[in-house]
Amino acid sequence: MSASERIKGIQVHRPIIYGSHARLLTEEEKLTAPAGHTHRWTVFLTSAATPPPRRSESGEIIKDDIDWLPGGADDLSYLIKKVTFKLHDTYPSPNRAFDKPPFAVTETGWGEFVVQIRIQFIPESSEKPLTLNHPIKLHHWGAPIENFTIPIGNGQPEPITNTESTTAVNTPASTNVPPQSVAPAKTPNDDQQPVSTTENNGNNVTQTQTQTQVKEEISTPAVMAEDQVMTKDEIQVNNSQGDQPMVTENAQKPETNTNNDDQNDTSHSEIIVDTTGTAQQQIQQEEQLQHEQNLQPISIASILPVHSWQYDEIIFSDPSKAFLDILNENPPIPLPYKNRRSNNQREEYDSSALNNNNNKKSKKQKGRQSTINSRANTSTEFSGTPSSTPAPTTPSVVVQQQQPVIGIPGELASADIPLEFSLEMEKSEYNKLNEARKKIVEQMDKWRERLITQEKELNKLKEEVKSM
Ligand code: SLL
Repeated sequence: MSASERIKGIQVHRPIIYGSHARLLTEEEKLTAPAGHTHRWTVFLTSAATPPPRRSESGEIIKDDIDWLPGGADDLSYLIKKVTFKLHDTYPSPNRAFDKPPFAVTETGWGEFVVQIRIQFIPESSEKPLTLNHPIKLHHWGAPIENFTIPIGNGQPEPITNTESTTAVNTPASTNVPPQSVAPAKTPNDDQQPVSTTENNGNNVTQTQTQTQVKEEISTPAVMAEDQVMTKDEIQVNNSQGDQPMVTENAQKPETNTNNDDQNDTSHSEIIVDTTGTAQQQIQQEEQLQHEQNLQPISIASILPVHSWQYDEIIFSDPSKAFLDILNENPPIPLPYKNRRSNNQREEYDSSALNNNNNKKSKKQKGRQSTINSRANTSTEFSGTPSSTPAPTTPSVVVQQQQPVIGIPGELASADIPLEFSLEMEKSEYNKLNEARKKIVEQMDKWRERLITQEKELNKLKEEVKSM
């Protein structure tokens, strides 16, 4: 048998993780980021197993950075010749190619776009490239915080408004120009679902979708979505009392975010311009609205990253002898039985915020309530794990009045997913699928029985008709 001949009936799989991670820019990052950019994001493709957590000399687990990514225990170079990420055309040199790990691109940006991840395998594989599509959605999944959380005149940047329009709410998606203000609420069940559209160019490379954990977790909080949509509507209704159009048709790139004192005044006075003489009333309504919105909790995604990655497997069917040898020489590191990291990022940051809090402030503050300095540099209320915490209507730690509460009670965010894929997770997925299968079979049996009974009845009736 020659080395290039394919061996029939063999399938070899290699577990991977691919997807993205995104978070709001910090105040510091905003200073150097191009105008209009709201997020820092990373798209990546890596082996599925994650190296064990790093430990300090005293043996304590060293906490991972907020931009930490899972996977990477195996170096996939033995298998992959090149990974090319094709970014949105608005990025300089949008095709970013890597011939060794880390296969990852980090950028800042805004809006939403699909990144194409093209994997070219080593020549010995005789496999055609595999293309994965991954959507990146740079919204903070909540009410548009920049629009309403910053009381006018507090020295913080106001959203920059287009001079030709009263309140630029958003830019049509097709313009490829950053919106004038941060985009209004997107519903989390629309956003960040790790949709995988696998374009299978190769004859023998297939890709499975075995891990649904991430998807489920991410797509759950439909209730919040409704709330947020309402918020958006309220803003629109309020603003539309003016004569100006709400949506900028031909938005221009905002200049910079730095000089804002004047903009505060300008944007405010622009709203005052009113031909019907109800300006005062309008201001009052706006302030009231702003106040109400500040009392509404906003999504955890305003301070913690949004994870949109998934476990997957590349499957090589009928590999050539030469390729099979290479694959066999490089078995994948198995997933750990249990997740060895924090259960989720929210827990991790909640506890570190709690520690900071205890160090800095009164030792009396105990329990799950803690204060987090958000990445947007606003002090916020943060209510631990909201699923077990009632709505924080009377917060125990009042940081600053008028600041929004971060973390919607009961909110399931991507920050709540385990930070590491493990066999335990795989097993629980398997069990879930099995349970579902059992239920389906039960249902089918029930319907079959019903069908049989009804057929019998039908036959009986037919007999009766005949004998009449
Ligand atoms: C949208 N159709 O409206 C998308 C366009 C553009 C993304 C998103 C970086 C380049 C730049 C960037 O974030 N591009 O500086 O514009 O949502």
